[in-house]
Amino acid sequence: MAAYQAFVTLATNDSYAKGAMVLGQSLRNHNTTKKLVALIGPNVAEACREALASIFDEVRVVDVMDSGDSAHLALMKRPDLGVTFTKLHCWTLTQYSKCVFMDADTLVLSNIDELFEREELSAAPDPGWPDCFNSGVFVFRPSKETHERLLTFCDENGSFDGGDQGVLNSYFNTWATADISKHLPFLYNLSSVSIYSYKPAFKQYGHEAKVVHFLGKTKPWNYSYDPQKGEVRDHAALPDSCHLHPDYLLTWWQVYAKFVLPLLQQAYGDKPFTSGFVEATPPPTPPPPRPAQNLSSEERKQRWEAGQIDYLGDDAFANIKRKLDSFLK
Ligand SMILES: [Mn+2]
Repeated sequence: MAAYQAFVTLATNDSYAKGAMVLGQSLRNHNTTKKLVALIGPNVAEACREALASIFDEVRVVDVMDSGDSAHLALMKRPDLGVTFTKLHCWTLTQYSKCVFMDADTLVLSNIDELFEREELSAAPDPGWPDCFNSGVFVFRPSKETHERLLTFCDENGSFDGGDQGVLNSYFNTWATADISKHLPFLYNLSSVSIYSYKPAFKQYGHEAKVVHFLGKTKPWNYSYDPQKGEVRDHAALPDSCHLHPDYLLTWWQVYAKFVLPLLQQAYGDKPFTSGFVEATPPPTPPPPRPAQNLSSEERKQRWEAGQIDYLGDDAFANIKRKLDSFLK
């Protein structure tokens, strides 16, 4: 009997790998006692794998293309479901007795280890169609049989939405009606979209959010960050950016800046990579001091008394100090 339990995420490219790093770090920051597993696609760069490996207990490459098993066969028939098959691969992690899958575009805001008290398949409602669960956060039991059944099901039925959420909702099709304990509170998968579609509810309950899910095309890593000002840039400039709540977006970047970027810098060494930080703007250089205007002392006194103080020229502090010094000698 497998003893360990794990949080599992998936990154198919370097951008999602950054998301996975922030997610993993946010779990660590909230003192999870569970193992952390990152499934990655074969295209994820070596440096990203290295950075992932310093946050996650296990980084496993999933290459459905050359796995030579039934997942590969299923993919041959349904090439459109490539990422879905990669995600379904999480059911093969049978060294763990129970897992919680979390999308790489989620961020943990408090300890959520209590999710492991739930059974397969527990998930939160999807904001777009609440009789479906959202597959960004779900509790499952790794099992080779379930994996095989899911692949066969995919093969025979496809996915009604083209992704894993469609497949999983069709397969676990009693979720909406059979057992309320499998309905995770929405706070475990608060999609940034709902904040705006039901503002009073967000005002009432939003502070209790445990996991935020950055749904939509624009992800936190598509923005840039000004570390000097501690500000996220391009907010509102990118498409559907209004869907991302600025506070959560800032939290994401703060975790990235403090914990993830140093790991990436170490892993990449001298090689360039996209940090997401805006270039530091140098402070405005002060104009060079003007040469003294050779006014008579009386003219300067008049100007001074009239409030026309030549801070950068005759009355510059350096000149005043020199004068004082000459008196104090
Ligand atoms: Mn997602």
